[in-house]
Amino acid sequence: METIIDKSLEELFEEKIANEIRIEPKDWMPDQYRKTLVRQISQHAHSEIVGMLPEGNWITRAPSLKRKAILLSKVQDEAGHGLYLYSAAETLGTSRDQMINDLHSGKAKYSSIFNYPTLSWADIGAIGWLVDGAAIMNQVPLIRTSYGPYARAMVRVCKEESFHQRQGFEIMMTLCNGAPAQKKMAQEAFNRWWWPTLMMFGPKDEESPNTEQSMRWKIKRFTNDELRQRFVDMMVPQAEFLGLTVPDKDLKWNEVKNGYDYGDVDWEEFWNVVKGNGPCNKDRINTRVKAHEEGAWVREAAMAHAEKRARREAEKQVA
Ligand code: BYC
Repeated sequence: METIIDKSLEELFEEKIANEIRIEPKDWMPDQYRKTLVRQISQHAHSEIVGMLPEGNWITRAPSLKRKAILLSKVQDEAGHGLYLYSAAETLGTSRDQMINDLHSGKAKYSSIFNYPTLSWADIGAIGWLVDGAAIMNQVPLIRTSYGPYARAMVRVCKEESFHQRQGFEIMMTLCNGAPAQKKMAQEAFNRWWWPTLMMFGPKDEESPNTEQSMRWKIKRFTNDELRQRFVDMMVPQAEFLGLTVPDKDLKWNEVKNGYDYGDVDWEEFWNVVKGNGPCNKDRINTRVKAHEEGAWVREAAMAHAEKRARREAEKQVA
């Protein structure tokens, strides 16, 4: 009997996926669909929160008041993105505490890109231009992802990421049109961030264990390699406009595929960073854990306030 009910529920689920009808929190869904979403959305949320750290390092060192104000609000936007995403993941029945614990214990992943250091002001331009550019390329299709709360969270995230990318490009343009030392700084940052940005899209399709099923469930709309190719094709003309050289000797326009051929990504470096051995992995997690511990009193105070308010409301209703 149970199997019959389960089967019809599964059929209903598959029908919705086929007909582009969003899956909502109270709908039946296969356990594996739920698990994949919790994994992807929570990792995405962690990336937004950990992503605040490399840029946050430059708030006190921004070259002008205007740059400082812009950077401050960008970093705050990333915190907001993390919060929408944790909320979306919570609708799948996982608590925020559990997700945060998984991040702090090293069980959950976050984007490899945030394990690289920000060595100069040009890195802030390069992150905005390249990293947020990659984020947009990856996340605009997620507006059409099959799980409703994730798709809706992505609408606002993408709008803000577009602004972030513009500000990054504008920093790069200012540096590239500045003194030779500034142009050199921009090229140097570009050299360091280009390849790690290509790694953001995940492993090659044939080495990506999750892509096939996620595409079938319309969680992902494009494969890792498809998005990486689109990103390269979008960025090369922008680099040319800035007068920067893409640090890839194998980069070549391919008439037949109507896109660029590009060199081999260093996958050994990628997996090394994903496994926790990148230049800043330990530092990033230690900083997060410390911030979480030092913020405990804020969470306790907010809970006490909420409980007191709820008690007062309940008393009012009884009276
Ligand atoms: N870094 O089968 P695959 C941002 C893992 S935030 C680390 O292809 P999937 C921004 C992957 O999780 C950027 N790990 O997986 C924020 C899997 O391991 P598990 C984050 C990576 O999920 C602030 C294994 O490798 N964006 O943009 O089908 C400021 C095999 O991979 C990475 C998102 O999270 C990586 N780069 O595809 C500025 C977007 N790549 O989980 C910007 C949403 C792969 O099986 N996420 N892994 O243990 C996605 O679109 C997909 O999850 C991915 C990976 C394309 C990232």
